[in-house]
Amino acid sequence: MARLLDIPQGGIVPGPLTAFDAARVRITAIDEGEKGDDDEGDGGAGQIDLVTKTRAKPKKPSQFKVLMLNDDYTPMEFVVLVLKRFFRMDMEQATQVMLHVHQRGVGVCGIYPYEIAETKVNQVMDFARQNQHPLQCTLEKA
Ligand code: TYC
Repeated sequence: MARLLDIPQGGIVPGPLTAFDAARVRITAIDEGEKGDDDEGDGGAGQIDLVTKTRAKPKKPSQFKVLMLNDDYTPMEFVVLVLKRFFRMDMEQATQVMLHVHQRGVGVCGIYPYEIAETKVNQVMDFARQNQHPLQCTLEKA
């Protein structure tokens, strides 16, 4: 196990390493499920082991729906423009989705990994604000 540095569960190193510490750090990735002694027996002359875990089966990043909400004031043409610009829809698809939101109250613009979905929401909200429309867009786990 890790020697010299006491690394709490969760692997957060307490405080910054000094330049002297950093020169001695060896990072060892152990496979999840690997048991027993991970000490490589290097003689221990001032060696600091940082032990990290790797997943045997990396998880797929979870997906998020970007939802568009209806309101009474944003012009239909503006919503269509947003769907074309930020969600790469053509005129026909953008019009369909806009009408769906207009009639049902909410609709899906697309499904993306979290960071992309969050960026799209921010882009739509910024663009709506710049144009003084109350259009709202949000995220939901897919
Ligand atoms: N309901 C709006 C109107 O009648 C149009 C609209 C559609 C607004 C979809 C927002 O997400 C929206 N002008």
